[in-house]
Amino acid sequence: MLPNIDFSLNAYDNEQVRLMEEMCILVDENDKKIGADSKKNCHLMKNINKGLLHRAFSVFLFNSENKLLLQQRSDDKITFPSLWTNTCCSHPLNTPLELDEDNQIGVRRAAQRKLQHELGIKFHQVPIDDFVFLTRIHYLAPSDGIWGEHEIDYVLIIRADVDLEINPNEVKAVEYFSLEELTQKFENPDWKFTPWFKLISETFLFAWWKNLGNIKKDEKIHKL
Ligand code: DMA
Ligand code: MN
Repeated sequence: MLPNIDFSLNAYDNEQVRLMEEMCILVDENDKKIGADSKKNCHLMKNINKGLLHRAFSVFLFNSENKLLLQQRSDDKITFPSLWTNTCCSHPLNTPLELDEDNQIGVRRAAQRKLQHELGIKFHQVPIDDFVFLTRIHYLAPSDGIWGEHEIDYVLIIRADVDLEINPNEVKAVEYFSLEELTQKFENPDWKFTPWFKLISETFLFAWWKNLGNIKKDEKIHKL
């Protein structure tokens, strides 16, 4: 008899497979915690199609020249490999520190952790209070037939001039863009972007960008 092996992760990078064991926070459509499950289970379309929803964050880091730092995801990412996207995205984990909802502190801690992990940015260059929480976005996006995203995504903006040391397991390239430069790239079919970055950009980012110092926080969860 064949052993009960799960083949779905066999073809991938070992470190990215290991990270699929992280525990994400399951939420309902109002972003109330209802449980926890592995990153792997949260990103399988077969579970997403049954309604599984988890909490995430997206950081948009602008430098003092008002340019936005973008990253190209590494070819080793299991979901959405090789696509260009906002500065850093990931998930607050099911730990006491990252579950803390007071002033979005858990999400801010997760953002600091992943800016360090993916881009080598030291905590002191992105202090926890400097992240501005803007809004939450509820979206679903398939990656390929097997994997996808279904998240309530906290949008955080931070203005900082940072030193980068990219982790090649996570990130293939980085580049700063002005609003005009990014608009041009969106029109260029050679540049491929993640669905959430496209959605957030078209709905909100271009308006925020013109008014970075003065954006109003919004408690609503926007279904995109
Ligand atoms: C997941 O990002 C979060 C969003 C908002 C899409 P990710 O796939 O880059 O997460 P991780 O870096 O943890 O793999
Ligand atoms: Mn996710």
